[in-house]
Amino acid sequence: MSKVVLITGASSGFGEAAARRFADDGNALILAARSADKLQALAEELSPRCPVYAAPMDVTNQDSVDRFFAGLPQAFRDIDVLVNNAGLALGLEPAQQADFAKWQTMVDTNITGLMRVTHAVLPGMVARNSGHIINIGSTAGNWPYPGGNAYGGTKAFVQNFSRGLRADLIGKRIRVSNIEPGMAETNFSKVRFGGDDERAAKVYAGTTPLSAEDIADIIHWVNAMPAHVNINTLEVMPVCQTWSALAVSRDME
Ligand code: NDP
Ligand code: 8X3
Repeated sequence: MSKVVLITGASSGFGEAAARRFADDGNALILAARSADKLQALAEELSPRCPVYAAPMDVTNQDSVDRFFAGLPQAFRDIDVLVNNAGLALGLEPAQQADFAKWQTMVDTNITGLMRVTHAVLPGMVARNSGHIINIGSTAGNWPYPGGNAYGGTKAFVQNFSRGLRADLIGKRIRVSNIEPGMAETNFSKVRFGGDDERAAKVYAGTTPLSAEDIADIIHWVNAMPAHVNINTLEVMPVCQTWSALAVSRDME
């Protein structure tokens, strides 16, 4: 059955690939991100296959989010699936050298932005007693690494918020899932390193990272499970990625 699917951060990476994946089934797509031109191009590509509504939304800005929802055409108002994917990492400096403005932007986007969109969509899902919120967390929310400080903190929030939503939604036919990818090659590292393509490429050099399409397939599968099945958490890494031992500093000053 065709669903109305809202994807935030649909202009790139996981969100763009998820839009293509949900278009395969002829779902009605709502595409949101700041880059209106990229959204428009994607909407034009997908619209022969399914109904598409695309409009700019900055999840860090309440007016922008309000305008977006106020502008939704009637046929797109009953959102069945919300993919809370818009997000970013900025920098990889140790906390003591980090730029506070970057921390603030990560919190505003990955935490407050995700809550803002959820807050806008959830009442409709509750009224219809139906829906699925799919949040995009990260392995960084589970496993700390040097320089991951605030970014990892935002994704730990996403995991706990996802579980909290499930607790509040007891008795409702509304699913909440948190997908936690590890290393995946998208624009993520370019954004993290301020547009430094060379540094971004080094992150993936000599590896077979996850692709945007891998994550899109997972997002789609989590939703395609029968309506009584809730995937709470799904952590996924490329085979080339794993954990290492806890760090121990010897001969400390
Ligand atoms: P991309 O940089 O390719 O895509 C990020 C998307 O988020 C873009 O569409 C961007 O659109 C959107 N976005 C960023 N800020 C805002 C904002 N303020 N308002 C609306 N949209 C915004 O990276 P990914 O696809 O990799 O990232 C998607 C999600 O996956 C993020 O939440 C990220 O943290 C998470 N993730 C990524 C992993 C990876 O290794 N790639 C691993 C684990 C999780 P625009 O700039 O047009 O607004
Ligand atoms: C993205 C994965 O390891 O770069 O969330 O933080 S990582």
